[in-house]
Amino acid sequence: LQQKGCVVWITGLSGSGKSTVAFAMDRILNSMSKVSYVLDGDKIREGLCNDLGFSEKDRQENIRRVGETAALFADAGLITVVSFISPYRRDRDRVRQVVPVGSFIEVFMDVPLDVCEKRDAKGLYKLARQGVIKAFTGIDDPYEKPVNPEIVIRAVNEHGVCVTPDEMAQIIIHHLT
Ligand code: GGZ
Repeated sequence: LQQKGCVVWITGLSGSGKSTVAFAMDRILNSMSKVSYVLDGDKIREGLCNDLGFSEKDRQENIRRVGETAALFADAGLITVVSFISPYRRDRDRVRQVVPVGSFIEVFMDVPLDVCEKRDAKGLYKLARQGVIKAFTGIDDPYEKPVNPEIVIRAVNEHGVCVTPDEMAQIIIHHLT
């Protein structure tokens, strides 16, 4: 039984829910006997990219390495779910170029900055506002929204009802099948 690999690239601000949705997808896919793997910012920045910071050049290199890794995993047949801010459109488009046509699914977590900032689960926005953390995405560093993402995920649906992480994951998985 063959499973076709792909790269599900989740982009969005810090606190927009990228990691939560990525790991929800992983769990649901595994329950469907699909082989998936999550490449998440936290882990990758501790290892593969532990020499990189948050300058434009370092973010570019971060995304390049993760993109190349994701392309290999997809080639091996895995549903590869990537959750990085990946703030630059050009960097995301470069990754799209190294993945076979149709196998790169860009998912935009369309959560407004004020909502992410209110959540502030790790207290990073507060530190960024205080100037303790510099070049924080959305505060004093850019985030370029995708122009034509395959999927846009919002925190509330068209009826104004909150969407759960599992429902968000299901929307993405539905697109894959
Ligand atoms: C943005 C930062 C910064 C700055 C530390 N800007 O909420 P988090 O903590 O867990 O997610 C953020 C993570 C972003 O790493 P990425 O590898 O996804 O970024 S990029 O794709 O732009 O390379 C945040 C933390 O690292 N963090 N400093 N200045 N996020």
